[in-house]
Amino acid sequence: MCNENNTQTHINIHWYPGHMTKAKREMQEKLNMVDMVIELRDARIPNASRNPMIDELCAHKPRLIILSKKDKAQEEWSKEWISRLKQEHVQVLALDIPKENIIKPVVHAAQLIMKDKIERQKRRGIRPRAIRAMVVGVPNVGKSTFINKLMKKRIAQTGDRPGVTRALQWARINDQLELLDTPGVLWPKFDDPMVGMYLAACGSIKDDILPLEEVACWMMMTLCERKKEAIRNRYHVELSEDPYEMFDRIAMERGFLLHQQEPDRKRAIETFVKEVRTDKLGRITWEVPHGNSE
Ligand SMILES: Nc1nc2c(ncn2[C@@H]2O[C@H](COP(=O)(O)OP(=O)(O)OP(=O)(O)O)[C@@H](O)[C@H]2O)c(=O)[nH]1
Ligand SMILES: [Mg+2]
Repeated sequence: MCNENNTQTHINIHWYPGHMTKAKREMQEKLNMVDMVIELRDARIPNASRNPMIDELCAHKPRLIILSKKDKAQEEWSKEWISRLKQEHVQVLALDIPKENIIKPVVHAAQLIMKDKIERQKRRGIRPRAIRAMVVGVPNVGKSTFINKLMKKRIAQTGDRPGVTRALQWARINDQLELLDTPGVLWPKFDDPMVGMYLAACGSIKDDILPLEEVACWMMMTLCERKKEAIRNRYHVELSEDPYEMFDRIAMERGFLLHQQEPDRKRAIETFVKEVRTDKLGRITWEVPHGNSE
């Protein structure tokens, strides 16, 4: 439940599904077979979708960061995030995976990262083999979509919900690149409770283990602050500081009514979350870089 003055802005989720332990172990086992790691992060939450467990596991591997779903994030914030990552000397590409032609930039970036090793092999007269990369990231960030796009066919199952991929799978893209798809993994405890909220807003945590109402309240408060016009245009309601009031107004406006004409708040909440996630209120970068505000 949101508290009375609507200041609660975090959730605490303590859980760790068993299949993620298995996925982590399998990733660990396969790491010595790959030259590098391609880590996908969600462009709407570039820091919150950075998995500390992956950081630890892959610390010794060269890494390419892909900010996926750039079409869902606000361009100005993506620019800022990219420049911050580049300042840390991280190789980064922001992509709209389904729509963009991604093969050239991805192969190029991977080759750049592996340049020294490839040069060394050439000097020793070894014909370089394809670069092998493990594709990792939180659930629902677009790993399998990324691989299918590079393969130009659907070899991996995808879906707009977390936990679609359950097993590791190799994909040979071309003579230069081979990729290993992995199941999305989270980590056992979020040190910063806002991280859970961000991941929930972007659909990286299963809705049925979430306090969805709390997440929706936070999303509504954030959008009422940052996207006033979008809210007004979509729902044709006056804004209120109380998110519950907002959901009730939306329910009335949409005709979501219970018996005796009461607003069906639950239906309004579910509709709202779905509409935000499918960009009906426009692009939103939930996590703005520290030191910035809109
Ligand atoms: N708009 C947009 N949608 C994307 C992008 N990349 C992936 N998606 C969508 O995100 C959803 C999740 O994609 P998947 O490829 O299944 O994600 P995953 O990381 O493999 O997920 P798990 O296997 O559950 O860990 C799908 O509905 C994709 O169509 C992108 O760049 N832009
Ligand atoms: Mg997948």
